[in-house]
Amino acid sequence: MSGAQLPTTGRETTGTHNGTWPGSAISSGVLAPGSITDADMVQLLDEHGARHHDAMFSSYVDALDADTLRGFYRDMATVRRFDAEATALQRQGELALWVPVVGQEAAQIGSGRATAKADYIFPTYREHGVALTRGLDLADLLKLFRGVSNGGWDPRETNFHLYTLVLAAQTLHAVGYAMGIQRDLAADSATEPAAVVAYFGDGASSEGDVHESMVFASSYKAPVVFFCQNNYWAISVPFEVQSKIPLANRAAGYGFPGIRVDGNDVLAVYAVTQWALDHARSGNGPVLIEASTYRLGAHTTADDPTKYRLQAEEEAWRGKDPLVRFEAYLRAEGLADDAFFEQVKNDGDELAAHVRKATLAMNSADIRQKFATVYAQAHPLVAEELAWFNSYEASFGDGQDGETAESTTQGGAA
Ligand SMILES: Cc1ncc(C[n+]2csc(CCOP(=O)(O)OP(=O)(O)O)c2C)c(N)n1
Ligand SMILES: [Mg+2]
Repeated sequence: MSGAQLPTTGRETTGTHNGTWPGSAISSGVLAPGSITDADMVQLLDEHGARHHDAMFSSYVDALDADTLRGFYRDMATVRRFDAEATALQRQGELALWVPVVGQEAAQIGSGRATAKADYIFPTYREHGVALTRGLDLADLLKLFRGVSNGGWDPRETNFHLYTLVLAAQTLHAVGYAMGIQRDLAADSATEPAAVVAYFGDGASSEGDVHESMVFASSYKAPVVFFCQNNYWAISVPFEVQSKIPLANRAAGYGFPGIRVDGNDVLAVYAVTQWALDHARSGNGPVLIEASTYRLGAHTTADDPTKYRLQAEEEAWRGKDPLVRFEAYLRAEGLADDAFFEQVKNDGDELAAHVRKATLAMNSADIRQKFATVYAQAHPLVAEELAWFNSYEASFGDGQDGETAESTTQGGAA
């Protein structure tokens, strides 16, 4: 089945990727709600690990060598192990909060691995798998969740932007960045063409920011791939409340291609993201990818999903686990054996030990520094609040902290 709606791209071959616009007219000038249905989904590897052919997208993975394919599994297993360690650290009081990613590994590793070094990524707060593909030290992700940093890494080193907790805000930043790339290219043709990936969730898709960013991206043909992980829940709000039809249909309203992909199939996600990035880098404008996946765990460690969804639904999605199907595929093709999976497990444990050690070694946040960065210059209200904070802290003990504070900032820039 095809989940793609593609205005003329020059890449359509056969099957249903024929460049048709969505919906058939139901009366003069009125379109039916959307041509991409739930059944329409690009899938190259089904839940049993069997390969399927797709006229447009198979070629993107047919050429991959065994090492690369094993690497997809390794990445997915690594981020799952990391996620379990971070969840444990939160439960042990070492992190204020954690945002589990379990279940969404294929959507993240497939898309992240499709990006090139020069591309730039704008994540939400859950893109731990994408962070891995960009080469971050995963321990750095935990600084924010331990409250010792507002960010945790230098985005310029990996072209992986800081996490954004304000839903959908990063989609606007992403389009602005993509328009900047266009201008750099126009100013200097030697600049390497690059694209931007804007990640967001099904809940965030209802934010006005997404609408505005898609209008701008379309109008200016910005090189941006909107990558929506539809995990069917926005905390306790089910997807049906966000949209009556698959989100990929929305792209047609803005005039750019929309693709619905099996987000638990790492091969299909890799293929469609490669296509979309090529499309964007070649000056053809944006693409919307809707990756159908599922959040198997809680929204965050502060959430209890048993309060709002049925166990039967979770069980059904466990049967579509991205790691299980990819392991079945690698074994059936003779691409990986027991020794490989054992090694991946051991490496994962080693990473988890590194992350734990690094977390415990992270210094406490310098709270006074917060007062210093509210405004560029000294401000009476900030100074007043700092004075209150100093006396509050001093009330606990020997007053040493308070004395130190007075000699530091008075609410202006350091
Ligand atoms: C502008 C804004 N409104 C509300 C919230 C509170 N909030 C945090 S996560 C979330 C749900 C997001 O769901 P979705 O976009 O589907 O992403 P997911 O968490 O499922 O990955 C909400 C409402 C917020 N962070 N920002
Ligand atoms: Mg969601």
